Amino acid sequence: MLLGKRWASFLIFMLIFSTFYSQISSSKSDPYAAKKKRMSQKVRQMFYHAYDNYMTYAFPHDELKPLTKSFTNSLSELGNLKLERLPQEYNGSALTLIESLSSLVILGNNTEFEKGVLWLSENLTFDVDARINLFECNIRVLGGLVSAHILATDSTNRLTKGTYSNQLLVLAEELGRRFLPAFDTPTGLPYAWINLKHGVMENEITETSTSGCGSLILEMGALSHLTGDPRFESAALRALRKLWSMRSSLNLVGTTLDVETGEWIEFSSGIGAGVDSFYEYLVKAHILFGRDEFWRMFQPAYTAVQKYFRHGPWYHEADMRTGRATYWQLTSLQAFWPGLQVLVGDITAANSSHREFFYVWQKFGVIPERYLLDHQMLHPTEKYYPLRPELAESTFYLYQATKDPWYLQVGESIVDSINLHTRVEGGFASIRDVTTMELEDHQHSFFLAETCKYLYLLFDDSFLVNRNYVFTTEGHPLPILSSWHERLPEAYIPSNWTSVKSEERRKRASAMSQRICPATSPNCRHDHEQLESVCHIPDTRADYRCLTDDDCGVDSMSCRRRSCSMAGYCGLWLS
Ligand code: DMJ
Repeated sequence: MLLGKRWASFLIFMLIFSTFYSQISSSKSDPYAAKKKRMSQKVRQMFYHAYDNYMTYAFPHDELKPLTKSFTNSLSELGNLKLERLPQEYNGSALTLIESLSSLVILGNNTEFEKGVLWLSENLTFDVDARINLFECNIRVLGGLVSAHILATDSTNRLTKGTYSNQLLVLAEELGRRFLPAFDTPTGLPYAWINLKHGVMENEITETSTSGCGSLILEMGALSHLTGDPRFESAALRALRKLWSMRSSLNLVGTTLDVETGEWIEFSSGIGAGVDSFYEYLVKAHILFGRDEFWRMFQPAYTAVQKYFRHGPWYHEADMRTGRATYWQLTSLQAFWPGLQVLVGDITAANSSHREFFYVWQKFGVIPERYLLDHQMLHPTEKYYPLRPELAESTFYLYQATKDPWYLQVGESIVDSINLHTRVEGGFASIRDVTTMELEDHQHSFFLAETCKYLYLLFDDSFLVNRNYVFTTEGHPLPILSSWHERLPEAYIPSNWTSVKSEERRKRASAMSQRICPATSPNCRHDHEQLESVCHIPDTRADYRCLTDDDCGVDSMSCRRRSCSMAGYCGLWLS
């Protein structure tokens, strides 16, 4: 099976570059143009409702409390970043402003972007006695600053001449330097927490998560490329290599580990909380830096996920040592996975999982934090929806890849439910309990960095035309630059792609899925029957939906009969 460099190269061209070109030619005859315009305006209004209220009632603190029209220094759980030239007791890092900068550029609001850039340039400092979470501060603050710096130096964004002279990069570099002591461990795996002024605190906890130490490479790598200081990239890379060396013989990783001993603490893992962006950063680092090493890690890691966690369109958790299922839960963070699958070309698998996530969204009105698949009920305590972006993110990627208008419908429905259930006079509030739609007084910064951004880009992707970006896990765009690449990708179209759906609407799916589970499994006795399912081999019905169990055939991994889910998808449901 032909995978690896050439295949990845093709995907880079196909999925990031070419979709945007086709957009230009089709724009004139786009039958959905009016709908897209109407919806993009609606999302624009949502963004400004959230942003303006933040600026009025919470800035320069971290995040808005929309019900009481007040603020929270939520990064203070991660540590307070004090602001210079402000009274001592006035803590906050203007987190939501930092997180909003790239969205402002995407919305074409260069004036507000410039105002924010200049304000941060003059007021933000990291010389504070504050204990922060390395991962959160990296994806939100460092990522926000690096991305905004790149956008500020892009002449198309036309900042007033002479106003910007790398102030955000200077701030980012300072923050990056303050991260470095966290990596000073026997293993090179960083502590989860660091004091920005004093470094690692005495008796600091040594437990961290896989995503906490395995998803730093985009921001820290970009910082090294921009500053010429290799220490940031080296530290993140060393940690990632160490983490990868700790994988099990099944190529699975756990969820938590000890940074001093390099031993796993939690062996059960999945694609959700604590692990998610580890996978995301392997593939995105390959795209951004063109380095084979990332692909060589990603490929077996992805294969193992599909083999051990995937169950029809769902993903459960499993023990990294045995591959045995542990928890049968859907979590809202998992909904980013179809977006990642689009990046690797596994469109069919992406489509089927995305539909199930959307089905759960529709069932509750929004997606709950945790849903127990084996009991078909909500998790007793994790019934909340904190305005998370993951389903919108995957919807955006799938629309880019397929141009299937169904994803526009999904986007519209997400926009409508967010407006219906979470919009209040003072902004957008999180939902505490999806069964009662009781609200919680918190508008997370990722609502502006990600949720609104992906919804807007779904309906108006003009920002992406003729430009190639990778979005960090927090939605901050980083450009794909040949100067950052070890080697430029070659354009290559593999011949062994499976085609799916109906013949007249050919879609391509990656060959990777075939390799994971070949159509004819050796332990399968049903030679006469058509095998499908986990192999993503086309289902009998062209639209991929099933009406009855008879549409579903036999699972090629287990030889068990599949059944038709409530949402109309084949799988090894709870039978
Ligand atoms: C974001 O902060 C990032 O996407 C992170 O990787 C996990 N998800 C949250 C928002 O849900």
